[in-house]
Amino acid sequence: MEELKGTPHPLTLVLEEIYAIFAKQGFSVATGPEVEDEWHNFDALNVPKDHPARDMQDTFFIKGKPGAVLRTHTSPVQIRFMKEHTPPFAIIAPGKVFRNESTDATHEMQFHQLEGLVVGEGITVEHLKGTLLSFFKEFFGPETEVRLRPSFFPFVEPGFEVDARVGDKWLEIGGAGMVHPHVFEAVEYSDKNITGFAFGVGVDRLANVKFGIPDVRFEYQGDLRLNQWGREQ
Ligand code: YSA
Repeated sequence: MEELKGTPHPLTLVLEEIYAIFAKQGFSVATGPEVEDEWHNFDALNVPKDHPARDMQDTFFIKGKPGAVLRTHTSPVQIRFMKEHTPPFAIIAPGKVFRNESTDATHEMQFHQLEGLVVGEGITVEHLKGTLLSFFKEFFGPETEVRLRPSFFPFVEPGFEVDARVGDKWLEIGGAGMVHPHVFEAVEYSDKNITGFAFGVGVDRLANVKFGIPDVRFEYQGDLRLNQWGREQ
């Protein structure tokens, strides 16, 4: 029988590379809990109780724990970090997130996101675009391009969809924007000279593109082909 060797999981390799790239740009790493409360996951992020965005992100509520949810994105880490720190700062927040949705090749119920948050005086969309562009060029190669398309997320204004062109394909990688004033109010930042940008990208999709893994569900099924895709044998 062919010998099967163990190797690090693609998500581990991709996250290590992401930390290294952002460390060079002066970002530090922040984390938050996977079981969140609705205030951090929704309210403080300017998502009102009856807003359709709460249905868009089909949420796992925790039985017997009113107000407790499995976080649907890494954006609540923005709130936790801002509550405890004074600008300026630049952080990334990687982590597992959960959505109660049907799965396919690009959707799993459990997946990973990478949040980014930069807050300080005079931060603009140009800084957002420059940060994303230099990250993707280093991650996918110098010929990579980044495109921001107008979009809506309640916690940013303006908001964008982030696409990266890898080879000849444009890939939808995540969302981004300028931190909404209501979010700064929720964390009690009152200095009007303070602005910030944020982004949230799907790490599993980055890993799949990098390693040529055809289906996001393979990341979590113990499939031994994960040892081979995209690796030198
Ligand atoms: C937007 C603006 C900000 O200022 C900060 C963050 C964000 C992103 C926002 N919190 C969010 O979650 N947007 S999203 O629902 O579009 O998901 C972001 C990315 O996660 C997607 O582009 C995709 O790459 C990935 N994703 C979403 N659902 C997924 C998934 N990956 C795997 N399986 C799923 N079910």
